[in-house]
Amino acid sequence: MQKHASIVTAVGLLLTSSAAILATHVTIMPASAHEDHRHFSAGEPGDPKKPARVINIKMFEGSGKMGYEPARIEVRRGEQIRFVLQNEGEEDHEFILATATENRKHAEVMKKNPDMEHDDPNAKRLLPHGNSELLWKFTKRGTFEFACLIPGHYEKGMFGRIIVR
Ligand SMILES: [Cu+2]
Repeated sequence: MQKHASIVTAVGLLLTSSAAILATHVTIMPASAHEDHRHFSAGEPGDPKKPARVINIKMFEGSGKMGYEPARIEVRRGEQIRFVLQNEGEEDHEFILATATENRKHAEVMKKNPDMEHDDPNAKRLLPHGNSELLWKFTKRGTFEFACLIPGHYEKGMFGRIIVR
């Protein structure tokens, strides 16, 4: 992202606008740079070279309920967190980090495609008794959510809040 911004700035400073220059700009942009611009509402993927605070999260199920422990987390804006995820249940579970609104929309899509699997910078799917990690940098203040969008799980309580101050 940094790279893209500096290329754009350099082009802007050196040249005045014309169709030819726009074409140049497009040409020097590697195709992959645009893929890095994926929008994540809760911040951005973490940098493994930088320090991170570890937060352990357990996923559980039982007596008609499902959920996370803890289900409420507070972080500071700019803080990098290494979520260490442990599925203690007998079913697959997910950890998808977004806003509550996005997760609800995403859950509707999942109902139509229950086999959809997640392995994105902001989403992990764990096998029964499996574990995983997710490194994340919280760049925005607000309330975000982690949730499991496997059909039926959200409704049984499988979501938690992250408050970024
Ligand atoms: Cu689940």
